[in-house]
Amino acid sequence: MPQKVAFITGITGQDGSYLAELLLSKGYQVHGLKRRSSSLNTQRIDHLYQDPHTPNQQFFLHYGDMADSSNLTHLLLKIQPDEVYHLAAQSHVAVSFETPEHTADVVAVGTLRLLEAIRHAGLASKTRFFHAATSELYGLVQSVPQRENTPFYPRSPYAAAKLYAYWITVNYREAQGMFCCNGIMFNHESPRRGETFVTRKISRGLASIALGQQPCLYLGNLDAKRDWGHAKDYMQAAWLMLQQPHAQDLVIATGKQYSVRDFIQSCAQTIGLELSFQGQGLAEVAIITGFNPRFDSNRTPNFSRGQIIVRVDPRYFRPAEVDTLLGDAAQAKQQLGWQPTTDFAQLCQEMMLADLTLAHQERVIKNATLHLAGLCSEPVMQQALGRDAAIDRNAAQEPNNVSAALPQHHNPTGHHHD
Ligand code: NDP
Ligand code: GDR
Repeated sequence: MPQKVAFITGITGQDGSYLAELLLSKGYQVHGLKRRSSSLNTQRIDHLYQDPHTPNQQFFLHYGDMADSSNLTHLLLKIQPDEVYHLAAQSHVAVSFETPEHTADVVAVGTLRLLEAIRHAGLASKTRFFHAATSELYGLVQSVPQRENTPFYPRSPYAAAKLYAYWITVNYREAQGMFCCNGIMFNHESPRRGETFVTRKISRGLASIALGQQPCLYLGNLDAKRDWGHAKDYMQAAWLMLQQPHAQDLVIATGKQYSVRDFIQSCAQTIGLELSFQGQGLAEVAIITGFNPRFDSNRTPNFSRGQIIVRVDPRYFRPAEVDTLLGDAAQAKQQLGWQPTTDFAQLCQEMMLADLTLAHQERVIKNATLHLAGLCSEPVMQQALGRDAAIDRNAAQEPNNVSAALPQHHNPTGHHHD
């Protein structure tokens, strides 16, 4: 059988990285779209990188943007993919309230641009197309659980943009006869999840508190309920959808629902912590009520009974919230033979342990940086750190203020958009 060629938009994101691994393991030649950025945005796929001089290169990255239709058409003409996986998006719901026009451009019109690029490249009958649709389409849910025929009710600029992307995907299937699918995917997470989504914010925050790097984690709506799965499983479903005889739209979900509070409890259990939620509304807090003595206390030395480690901060509330989502993936099970392989407790454990390891590594780097700062003269130190070392050194001396001395992406409390 001739080798298959895939093109992935959003390859630098959580899902793109798992999908690229999956397709390479199946013998595909994989091409990915990456945005030009002033700082590195390829950490999730650096392990897949192949030098252009590598014989028999199978992994290729191309500069481009969902806002640039001529670039997309040019790439499709060049790559001639058998399968296109469209994952690129401004994917943060809360951020979409602040950047609605950009979100609409990238998510809604971007999807149209890509479909048109396939058509203009003369690939309408050859190329199969997967669009990463979302449970956010159900928004203010009209029935429980949500299935393929449940009416949509989007509650954010992100969801409204995905609604257009969903229907334009259906339209190109019906009007242009293209093989186009929507995977209506419910929330899926992993240690590679962006740090400002709630699950990663929790695992990152608890790890940071465990190492004494921050006192408390601030979150928004603890009552929100989601159907959380593992990103790897969802990319397996995306691939399966493009291997079927007919294109269709399918719900991908676990069929189990937990609250943000449950996610915190499950992560805490992984590191041997007992938590009690006390108070209500803005005054609600999570307090440490005990430790599991079997847990390695060297790794989490900074807890004490009675310590408050989670508080509510209204800045993380959304102008319109999606309170509850629960999917029914019976169709996917029947048509694809798909079902999730990672359950909720395993997901929390994997994320928590990965972030604990990461927090340890960052502490080592921070200590080495401070050691270097102590050893070096000011000009040498500035050169070594490549930024304003004096500011960093002052900030690092303050208790609980380690963020200035850490790599830029370290911000577990997420005191910016999330
Ligand atoms: P991420 O936010 O981790 O990744 C988004 C990707 O899109 C990144 O590679 C990002 O590039 C890229 N991107 C953003 N804007 C543009 C642009 N203008 N042009 C080109 N690329 C762009 O998302 P996930 O991996 O979690 O999700 C993948 C897709 O699945 C998204 O469409 C999301 O909306 C959808 N989805 C996700 C769910 C989930 O729970 N994870 C559930 C349902 C749907 P860069 O790295 O440079 O920022
Ligand atoms: P979501 O994911 O909006 O479902 O979108 P997110 O993790 O951002 O929020 C889930 C729920 O948790 C509540 N929440 C908080 N959320 C964030 N980010 N930060 C907080 O501090 C916080 N506290 C409580 C939120 O209010 C919400 O109810 C994700 C994205 O991946 C989308 O792209 C995708 O389409 C959907 O999942 C399915």
